[in-house]
Amino acid sequence: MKRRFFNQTRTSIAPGRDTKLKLQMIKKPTLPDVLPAPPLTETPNVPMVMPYTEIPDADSLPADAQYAGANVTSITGSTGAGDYQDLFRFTWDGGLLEAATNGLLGSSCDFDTILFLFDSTGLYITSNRYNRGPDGLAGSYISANLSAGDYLLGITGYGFAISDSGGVLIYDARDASGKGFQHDNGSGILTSWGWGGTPSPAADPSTGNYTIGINKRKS
Ligand SMILES: [Ca+2]
Ligand SMILES: [Ca+2]
Repeated sequence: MKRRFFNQTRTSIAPGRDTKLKLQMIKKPTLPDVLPAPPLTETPNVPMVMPYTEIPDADSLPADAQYAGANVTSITGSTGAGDYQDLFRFTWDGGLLEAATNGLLGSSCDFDTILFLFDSTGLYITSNRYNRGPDGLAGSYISANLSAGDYLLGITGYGFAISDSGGVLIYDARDASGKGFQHDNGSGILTSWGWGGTPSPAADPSTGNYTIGINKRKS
């Protein structure tokens, strides 16, 4: 049966005067169904990751703040003996900024941090020392709705205070009862850092490693 089938097939497409006609009569093979192309979609909105690492040690006053880039999403660094504060300048494209060391936003710290936010001139905006994250980690968390521009983000250990050019405290490490809790003393331009905790002078300031998580919140 196989042989007969083979001969018939050859005959049907063998060269000859009817070849053209026969070829035209050969049924076109049926193409497999082709799935329609998926509709074009927008590029997935994947957040940009813009990490920055302190090199080698950031200064602590506005004129010398280390530049961490535009819309940075994390800053990793450390404090230690003789390096009690780090101040970073960054460019923000506007919106509600969050910064944390308490485990939120990919952050971490191994000491008792205070986070400070200033405008580009060093004018105090906000600060936070103690805010437990969702996993119970102690750390800091700040948020502020900012217009586009450059800002300064500072980090230090619990016990430090900041003063303006007249020596007036902007932020004091102690509250009115002197129990060693943070106290916000208003606004001013960061001019100096000092020890405001107990005991005074500092016997063992809180220092260590940190990663500050930074995020633009949607709403
Ligand atoms: Ca440092
Ligand atoms: Ca420093």
